[in-house]
Amino acid sequence: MSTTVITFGTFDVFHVGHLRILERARASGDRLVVGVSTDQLNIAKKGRPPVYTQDERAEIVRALRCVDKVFFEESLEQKADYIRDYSADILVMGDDWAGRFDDLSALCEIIYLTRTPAISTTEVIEKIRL
Ligand code: C2G
Repeated sequence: MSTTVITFGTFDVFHVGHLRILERARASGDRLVVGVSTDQLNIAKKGRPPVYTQDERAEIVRALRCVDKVFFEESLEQKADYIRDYSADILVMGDDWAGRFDDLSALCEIIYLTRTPAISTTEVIEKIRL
């Protein structure tokens, strides 16, 4: 039986930390479904829009070899619906979210992977600004 993995993220100013978590998420199963957060969700969450639009971010993620399917994540609270909609067996998130989604463990297995150290979208933006 094939195993579907689901993960979520903004993936703004795409960097190697994003690539590595997607590759490791895909290696946890047979098929990787990615929820890319919408511009609206980011504005609500962080008070500013991402550098790249949701269509650009989704286009980049969709082009990766390790990604099978991309959809837009409209709300952080809809994870249970997305897990059901895509029949996900495993939810993978970076460990900056450790423990945050444990209430979904009745629906699927939850795995938190270690983040790639010393890189983030914010740091890349800061470096370019200097
Ligand atoms: N990530 C990582 N290593 C980094 C940076 C990010 O492993 N150095 C991982 C994060 O842990 C996350 C994924 O890459 O699992 C996407 O990170 P972000 O784009 O920052 O996503 P975020 O804004 O946390 O949105 O529903 C959850 C949200 O949509 C997650």
